[in-house]
Amino acid sequence: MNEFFKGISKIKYEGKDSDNPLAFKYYNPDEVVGGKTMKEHLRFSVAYWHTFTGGGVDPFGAATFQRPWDSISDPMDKAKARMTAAFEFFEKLGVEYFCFHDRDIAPEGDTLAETNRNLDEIVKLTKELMASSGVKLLWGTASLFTNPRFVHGAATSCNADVFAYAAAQVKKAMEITHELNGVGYTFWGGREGYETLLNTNMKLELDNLARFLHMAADYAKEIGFTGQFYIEPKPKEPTKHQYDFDCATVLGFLKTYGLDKYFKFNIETNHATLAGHTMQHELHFARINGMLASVDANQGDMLLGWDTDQFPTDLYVTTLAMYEILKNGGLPRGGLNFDAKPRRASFTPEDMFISHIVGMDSFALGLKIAHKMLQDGKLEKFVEERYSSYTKGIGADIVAGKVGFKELEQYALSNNNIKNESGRQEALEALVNKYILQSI
Ligand code: XUL
Ligand code: CO
Repeated sequence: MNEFFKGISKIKYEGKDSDNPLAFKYYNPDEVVGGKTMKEHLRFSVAYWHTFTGGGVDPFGAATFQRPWDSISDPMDKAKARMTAAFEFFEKLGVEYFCFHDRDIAPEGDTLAETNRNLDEIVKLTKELMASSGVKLLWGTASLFTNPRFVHGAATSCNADVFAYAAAQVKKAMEITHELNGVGYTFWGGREGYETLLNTNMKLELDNLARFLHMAADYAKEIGFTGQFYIEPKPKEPTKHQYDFDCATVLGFLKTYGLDKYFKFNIETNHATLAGHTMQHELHFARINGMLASVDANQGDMLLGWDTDQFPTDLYVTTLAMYEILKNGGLPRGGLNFDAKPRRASFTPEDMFISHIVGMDSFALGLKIAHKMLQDGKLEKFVEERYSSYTKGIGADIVAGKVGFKELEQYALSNNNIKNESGRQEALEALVNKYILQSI
């Protein structure tokens, strides 16, 4: 078979002292951490759109990425070569999963029917490649934001014909995800938001979004798709205001419309920071509400206000992300999908590997550190003690619902000696630094 990534062989674990950019320093798939292998914990996935379809365009310049399938001009031949190359990449990297949008993998035709035929042809090839390689689909989704018809949104478009087209597209994307046995299906509200309220009926748009998601849940039942439905929050970009702003906003929306039983979250680092949150905040909020299912692993740039989708290298972030994920009992209905791209100037095929390797190493190390933090238990113990006033006396009565304002007033009137303890933030930060430094 034609080899696309010549000169790059299977990426091996060489340990932390290795200088080989094409080797893992920390990700050792079979190494056991807390009773599970790293591979089982981390469930890495490659994002098809960034790694195979995206070319490195930005608003000021054309594609820069050099890819082995670039010279093929026929769109379907190119799509097939790209998919074949993708599986060579997955196998050489040793990732278990991948994710795609419908339009990443197959070109659009002149009509929806022709587009669907193109998709079917590529799905057939994908299925064969999955069977021969053992690589699995983490999730599928539909691109409801690239084509100009979605200029006003998809499920929240002012144009009912566009709503119908989007429904047809999601129906098909769910069918192929089901056919490829996807662990889940993602709803990211690409243009589901607004630019100005001056032309927007927000109430109808939100009601329609809920109608659309109910239709999706009904259709999943109809075709027997039991994979996890994820919503991926993002506060802005491409629209000024995206309705799926952050986890708290989306949970409120889902509960308002009776949708919360069908969905969990796919949380992306760069979306969390655009919403003004840390990644740990979003994961923590989702976890305590039983809604944490999957992660789009990347990072933004502190100085830029848009979604740069960089590969995750910040150990502080990966450690605290893995801390939340471990406390969640892992991501059994999801995985760690690298929704990330090498920088536009990192344009060689080698950079495709190197960028994933550093992301995988950063999460592997984060896993080891977080496991140590939990085993040691100092952080958890500190938090437990900080709230210990609620386990006895008046605090226990508050929690048990035994007292109201009158009883609490009685208590406060006779309690003239309130004493607070230090929050010890800096001491805890020093502790986290110690866990990180000792593990490197
Ligand atoms: C966009 C984004 C998407 C979703 C899938 O910011 O993250 O790629 O992950 O549609
Ligand atoms: Co994403």
